Amino acid sequence: MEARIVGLKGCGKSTLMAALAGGRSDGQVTTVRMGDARIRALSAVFSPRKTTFAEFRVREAVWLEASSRKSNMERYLDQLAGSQVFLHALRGFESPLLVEDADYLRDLRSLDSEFALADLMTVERVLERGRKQPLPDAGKRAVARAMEALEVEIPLREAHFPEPEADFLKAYQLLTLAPQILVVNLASGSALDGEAHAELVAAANGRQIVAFPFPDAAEVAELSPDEQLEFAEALGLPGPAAEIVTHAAFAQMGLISFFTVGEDEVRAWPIKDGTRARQAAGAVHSDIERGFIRAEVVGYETFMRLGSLKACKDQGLLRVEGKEYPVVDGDIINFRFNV
Ligand SMILES: Nc1nc2c(ncn2[C@@H]2O[C@H](COP(=O)(O)OP(=O)(O)OP(=O)(O)O)[C@@H](O)[C@H]2O)c(=O)[nH]1
Ligand SMILES: [Mg+2]
Repeated sequence: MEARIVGLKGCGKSTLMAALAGGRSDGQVTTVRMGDARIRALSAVFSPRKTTFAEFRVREAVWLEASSRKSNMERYLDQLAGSQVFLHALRGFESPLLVEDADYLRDLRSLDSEFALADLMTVERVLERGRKQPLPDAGKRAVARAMEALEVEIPLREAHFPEPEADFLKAYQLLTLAPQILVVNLASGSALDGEAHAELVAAANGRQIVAFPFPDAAEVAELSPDEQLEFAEALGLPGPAAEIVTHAAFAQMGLISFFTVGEDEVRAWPIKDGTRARQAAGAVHSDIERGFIRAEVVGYETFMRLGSLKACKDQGLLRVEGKEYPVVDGDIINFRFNV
């Protein structure tokens, strides 16, 4: 999975990267562990040889100089195609390096417009090509619907394409189709107060919002995991950045986690919400999906209340589920399979 940090010049993208990566940022790419208190707690129960968190690759989309053929903005947008999720950084602090005052609503509208415009141009190119080589019916419908939305700057993720249209559009890597969360770089000591928050929620139009001062979060990220929780709280942060940003991104992408546990490994597996047990097994290994017999399932909360799988089983709380069972966030699953 790859997330892109996007945002106007100087809004704090690199600082957000540091806040997500701690000292582990490798230039413009880093792998961010999805901090999950449940995994830490399960690991404490099983003391496994290995504990594996869900992970994200995060990359900062950097501003490039304009070229003779392309503007600064065009070159910026060119590098964004194919991103699975955007972390849209917004500047909430007054910067001595920038002329414009801090106004994240203005900045949000500005980059939103650019995304919509870039997609409109892409869709127009598809339409143009369709004049020479006719599009399939689903393609025609998709293009018409996309144009209608983009002309009034409605992002395509709000246009709710039915399956065949959505499939057709996939190939074009449209920017407003990708899920996006808003990450506000608050001025130190400030908060998103009532009115500003309400306005931002309205402009976010369904996008998750997280807000904290990036430099503070970057400092916290340098500490050990235990210290991070404590210092985040002391600084008034909603939590370590890696935790809150990845949670919001997961939710926005419609992802949930199930867990596998044991002495060997405690591990989180991200899957799309609504995934059935058999398909979920495929996240672990294709053999387990193919040879799926049943899933033994207990919810995280129930497990923690009883303290062991044996206790869950003895009390009849380790459920047996078939291949069509829709996995729920926090399920602890043991797959029975046959190869
Ligand atoms: N006062 C203050 N300065 C900040 C804050 N966040 C970032 N800065 C500073 O603002 C400048 C730009 O921050 P970066 O994180 O490099 O921003 P960026 O979006 O990566 O910038 P570009 O890559 O140039 O577009 C740096 O000098 C930071 O130290 C903040 O919350 N408060
Ligand atoms: Mg930068």
